[in-house]
Amino acid sequence: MDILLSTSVWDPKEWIEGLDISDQVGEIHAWPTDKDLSNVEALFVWKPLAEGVVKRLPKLKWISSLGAGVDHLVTDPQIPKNIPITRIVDPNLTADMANYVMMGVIMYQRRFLELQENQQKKHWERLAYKKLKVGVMGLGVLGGHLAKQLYSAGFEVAGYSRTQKQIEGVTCYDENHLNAFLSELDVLVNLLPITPKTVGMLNYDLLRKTPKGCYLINVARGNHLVDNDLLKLLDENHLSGALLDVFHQEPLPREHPFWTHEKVMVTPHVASVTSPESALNLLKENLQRLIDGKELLHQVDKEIGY
Ligand code: OXD
Repeated sequence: MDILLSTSVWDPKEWIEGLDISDQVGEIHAWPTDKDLSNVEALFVWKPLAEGVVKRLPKLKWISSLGAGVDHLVTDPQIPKNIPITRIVDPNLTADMANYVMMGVIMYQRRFLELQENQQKKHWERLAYKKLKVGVMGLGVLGGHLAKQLYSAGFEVAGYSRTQKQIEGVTCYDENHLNAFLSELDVLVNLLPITPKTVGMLNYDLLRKTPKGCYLINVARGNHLVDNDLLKLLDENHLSGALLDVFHQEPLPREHPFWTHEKVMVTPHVASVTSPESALNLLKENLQRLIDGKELLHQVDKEIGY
């Protein structure tokens, strides 16, 4: 069995060396290539997957995303419905996401930017801070872990997910109770999967249902958010600010108003980045499962899109 790796982000070498695990694995190819791909059974992809790749893989049996997100795969029309798609679920990825969001929440709560401005002015003032209620939208592996971390750190935590979840210390709401979830938050964190239902979900109507002064953190996908609606709510002083790690277009175009908005912090999609070293554990486990004819771990439900 051959493997094909298609990634625009990493040096394929890091993955290829770690994947050579079995005498049943033949060649490991990196896209783009002119070589014969007719023995490829496993395809590992970080976006974008070039058009026409799948046609060259008549024996394809499995596709894995090289990240937690699978939106680039579930929406790709060249991928046949019967090929299982898996995602990376990795303790490091999960911990990194929680750490990034905790950093954003704590910087906001402890008024870190104001403290830094005061330092510039050599102004000594012990700024007051209050206990915050943080709402996490999306309680999958990443969101569920984050909600628990926030609770352990002493925050009041609410969680929202399509179906009802139970997480100790977290008040959980299902999709029929979105308004109740939003109504008392100081910080709203988006970790929803992106599906046709959630595209544009962070729009004026939804964000306006948070209490005045709420802070937004988006670490899921740029197209959850309607950028102009966020700008409007910031300018109307309904939202107090936003920390954004993901964007409609990445890199964020230089002329985009988020770069220079005084209430927006921009980071370049770094909240949680797959490390080949630790993600390879799961890929190798799934590779062995494919060879042994066992069910693959962390498969995507194509009906619901994540
Ligand atoms: C991911 C990401 O999906 O980095 O892993 O966005």
